Amino acid sequence: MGPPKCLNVFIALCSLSMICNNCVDAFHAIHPNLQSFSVHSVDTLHRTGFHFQPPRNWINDPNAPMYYNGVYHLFYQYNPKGAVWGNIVWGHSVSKDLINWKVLEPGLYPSKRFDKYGCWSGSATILPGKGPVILYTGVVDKKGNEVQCYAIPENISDPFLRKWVKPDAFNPIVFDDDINGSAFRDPTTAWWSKDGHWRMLVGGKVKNRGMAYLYRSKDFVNWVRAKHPIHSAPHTGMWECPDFYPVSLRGRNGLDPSVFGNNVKHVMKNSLDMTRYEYYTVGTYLWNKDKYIPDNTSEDGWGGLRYDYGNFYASKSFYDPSKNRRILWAWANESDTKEDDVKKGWAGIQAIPRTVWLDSHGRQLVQWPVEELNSLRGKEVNMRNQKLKKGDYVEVKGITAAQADVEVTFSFSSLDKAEAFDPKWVNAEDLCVQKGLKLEGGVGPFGFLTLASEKLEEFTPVFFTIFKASNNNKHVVLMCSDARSSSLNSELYKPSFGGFVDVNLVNKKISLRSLIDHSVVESFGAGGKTNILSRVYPTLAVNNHAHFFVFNNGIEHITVKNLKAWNMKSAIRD
Ligand code: DQQ
Repeated sequence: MGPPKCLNVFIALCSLSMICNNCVDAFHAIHPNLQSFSVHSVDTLHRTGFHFQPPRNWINDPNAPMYYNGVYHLFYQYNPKGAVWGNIVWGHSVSKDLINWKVLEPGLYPSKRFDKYGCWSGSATILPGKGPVILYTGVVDKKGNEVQCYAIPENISDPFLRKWVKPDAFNPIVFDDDINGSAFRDPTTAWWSKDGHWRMLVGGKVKNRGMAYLYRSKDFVNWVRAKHPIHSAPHTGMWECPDFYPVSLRGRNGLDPSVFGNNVKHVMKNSLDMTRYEYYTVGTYLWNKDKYIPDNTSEDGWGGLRYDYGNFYASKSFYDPSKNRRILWAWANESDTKEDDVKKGWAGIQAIPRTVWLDSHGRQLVQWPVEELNSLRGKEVNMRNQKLKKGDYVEVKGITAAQADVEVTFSFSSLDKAEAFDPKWVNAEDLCVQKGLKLEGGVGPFGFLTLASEKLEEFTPVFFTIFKASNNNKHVVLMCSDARSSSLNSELYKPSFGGFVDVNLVNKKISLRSLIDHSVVESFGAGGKTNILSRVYPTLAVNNHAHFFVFNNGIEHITVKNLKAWNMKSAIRD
């Protein structure tokens, strides 16, 4: 599949951002006059109850997530002075359960010659017997030249690792004159290889070829670049926030970044600056050749697999040894206007941390909200064996529909009525726009209406449509999360997002879970195989005025086999 239709628009916007961003090749919109403008009190209407966000101001990328000495740390790109990108420091919060957080003073902020103009994204590595080291990008000059730096805890016995120092002795630890200095950032967690070297990656590009440079070090401070990038792909532009880690071919346990072996595959993820979408591949890491070779089961480029087909960017994963799992964090930006953000006094949230593992067929990852989220579940409401004929909308009553967790299994008795899938429909997002929720289908559209107002002036549907593929009785499952009717406010960006779901339908069942949290609907299709996060800003369907429905607009009857919905308590974030 070629580049998405929107690519040209993105390229145009990208060039624009390079002009207005001091020639720094990053895509964050720059509003110098608003960067240090702060309102007196924040607007709580669309603030989340259980998705992570600091008490006020702008956040973007999650940085250096880690578990150390019984505490989870989350750093994030943070503007302490305003609700747009700028003045970036590393906000720092700690938690014992990944859900309730204590906000600390910033962990890193520009203070040295090598990061005077910015402390940008980076990652943590736990050195055995020594403790954590942060690798991050320092912006050295006004032109936006980037170098890689390190920081260590000032006092390793402080349980919260509040203060971090950037030793002058070796910093910056990586700077390469022959690399385009404004396209060289976001170091990964390092891993230890059998040849006695640490290795880590830094994102970059040459012309329009995105790439991840590989560096080796024996002592963690002297780093040498490998002859070739570990991997690169044409026409993908700048690779921001690369992530690279092993996944097990045997079950759901996560792996320490330094694990290799026969039962292990590797995942490479890149955040593409040009589209603000991410993609990943599953493949083989030839560590002694410093090469990664993606499997041919998915596309290595724009149309590739995504963790999430919605608003989900600059993600970063880490290995949690306390529960043997890999956890994924990501930034979900606002979809309202910058003026609204300034008025609200805040912008940006983090998606719910997700456990991530390789699907048993080895072609893709599966993600699921961390189990700790269930501790916020309050009152439960159930619906069983509810038939949905074409045109049925049934309300699930008795839940706080603006702050809820809903899990359902839908079933159907036959797929005979499924509409034929046209092989030209390669782009799921386009198909969601084309088919929408109202157009009658054979099997589906069926699913949820979240954040719905009483008379349905506003709603955000999350739904499936099942098509018959032309070959071997197979089916194509489309999942959509459609913000187009989410708000009466016409100024907003209200995209319809979509992804295909690689799921076996022999049992004639499919599951859906949505985490609904005031201005975010984060949904997991077929047990976490295809996931979509939408940001929405209802004007009527707010707080106690929000409703939740299940619906079917397809000819084939659908049964809500088993639905569980919980009121969600708010997380502590102080
Ligand atoms: N955000 C950071 C960069 C990264 C970008 C700056 C991705 O390090 O490339 O805030 O959103």
